[in-house]
Amino acid sequence: MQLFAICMTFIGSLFLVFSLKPTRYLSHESSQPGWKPLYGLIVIFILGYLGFIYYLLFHYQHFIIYSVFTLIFFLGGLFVFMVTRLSIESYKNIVNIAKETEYKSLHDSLTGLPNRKHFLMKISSLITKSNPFTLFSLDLNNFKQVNDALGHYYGDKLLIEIAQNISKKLDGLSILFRTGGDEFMVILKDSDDVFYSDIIERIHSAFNETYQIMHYSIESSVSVGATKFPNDSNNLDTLIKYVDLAMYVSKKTKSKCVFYRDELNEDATEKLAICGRLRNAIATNEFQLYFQPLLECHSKKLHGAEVLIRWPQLDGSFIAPDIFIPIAEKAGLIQNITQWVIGEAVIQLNQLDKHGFSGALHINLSAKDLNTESLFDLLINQLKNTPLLAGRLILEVTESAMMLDLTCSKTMMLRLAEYGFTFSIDDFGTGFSSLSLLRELPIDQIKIDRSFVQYMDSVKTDHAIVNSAIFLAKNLGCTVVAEGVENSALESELEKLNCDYLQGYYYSEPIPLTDFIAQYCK
Ligand code: G
Ligand code: G
Ligand code: MN
Repeated sequence: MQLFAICMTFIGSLFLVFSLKPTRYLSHESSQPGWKPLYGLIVIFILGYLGFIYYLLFHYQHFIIYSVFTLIFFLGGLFVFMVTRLSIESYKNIVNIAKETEYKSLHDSLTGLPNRKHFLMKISSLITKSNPFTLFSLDLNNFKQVNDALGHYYGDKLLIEIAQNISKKLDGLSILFRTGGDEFMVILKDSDDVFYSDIIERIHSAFNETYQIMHYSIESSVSVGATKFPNDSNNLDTLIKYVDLAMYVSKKTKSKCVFYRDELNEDATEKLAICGRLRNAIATNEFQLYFQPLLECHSKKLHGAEVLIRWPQLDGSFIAPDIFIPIAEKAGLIQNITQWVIGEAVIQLNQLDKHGFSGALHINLSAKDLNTESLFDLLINQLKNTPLLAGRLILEVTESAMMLDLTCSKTMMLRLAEYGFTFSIDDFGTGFSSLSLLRELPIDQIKIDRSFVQYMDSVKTDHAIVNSAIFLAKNLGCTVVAEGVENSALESELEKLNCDYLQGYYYSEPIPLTDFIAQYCK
């Protein structure tokens, strides 16, 4: 019995010894301060157990009492052993869960790439350590169309494949982050053993192949902007602003990669300033309308006039509509401008009529006008006051404007056509739209873009395009205007091709109403 009691106590003390390692581990790893004193207590207990064994060796008398003590010591050792073992398991589990949660919070669930938060942490740490780097911003060019056409499920699939492919091409040379829908960032540290031109090539090489999604082969491309730390800025927000700005310029100019330079920012600042002044300009009637005549090709008699908006400045200069119209479209101000142009054109048409003008005024519509209800309301309202107006206004729409939302444009054009308004396709030939547009939409006229007209007397292909466009239009029952006629050689060539109307600097630039009346009305 004595031996049994000694063994039990000894095993109990072994349990305590085996509890030392996990307790030590926990006292090191966990932030809980209680584990260190516990470690000390276990050591004291082990000594106590050994003392008790020593005592048992020489004083084994009270059988019952010692058996109870022995049992308690054994179970006590086991208890401590189990508690420390279970604690260490729970601790490791918690640590794993925490690691997993942290991983998830720093990675994108769709592509598995490091996410925006991760990107911001990484870039802040590089800035803090003053480690120079080049930052690239990537944005897919046709992703929205793919998403709209195939749905989000397949859009996601394409994103995953593209992300994986770019990662593969980068081959660990720099880190790829997914920072938004179809936006990615790449950080290339100066200390990395690779040139940025190589990285740009690698990024684009991921787009040289077609992606197989469902049964479709999809080709994609990417716009890339770049900025350098610390050369361009040492502020995180500024760097991100710059790199996005550079990326937008790359998208607009269809270049492989645009590096940030100060001019890009000046351009953006200027646009912002123009945007701020546009609202006021509408309210305070700062715009003017200019008129450019359209002549009948054979008789050279006045046929009508294109109305063109002008924004005069205090210093006598003008801000070109090419500049402020796109800004107005983005700022949601274009409807107000179109409203002003149409209202003013109707007033000035009255003036013109008083001087014997009987032609039509061509109004330029912007891309957004066809997709809003306000144009319809506006024109129908004008029609109430001037019932014959529909026959006197020709609405010029570019191909790209119609293509913005074809169904919507078609509905609007058909509704307005019912009231007698007619449409002319502006800049015809530049919009890559399908010829079926001419069949589907209520189009009465095409205006051949001046880029084809200008050199048609010397460039054979331009001549062929103008010739074919005139032929096509006539067979579809449309009239044809040649824009950009700048000399008599072009005039006689267009006469030969039987063009209907001519417009261009050879006859007149756009001019103010009073000049137009003086020159073209009796
Ligand atoms: O007149 P100018 O060459 O600067 O015209 C430049 C561009 O601005 C042309 O494409 C022309 O169609 C467009 N534009 C001129 N006036 C208007 C207008 O009143 N409304 C819209 N939407 N565009 C206009
Ligand atoms: O895009 P849209 O066709 O609306 O552009 C009309 C503008 O084209 C006019 O405001 C005018 O500034 C410009 N324009 C008109 N005639 C000529 C021309 O003969 N040559 C050139 N280069 N531009 C012209
Ligand atoms: Mn026009």
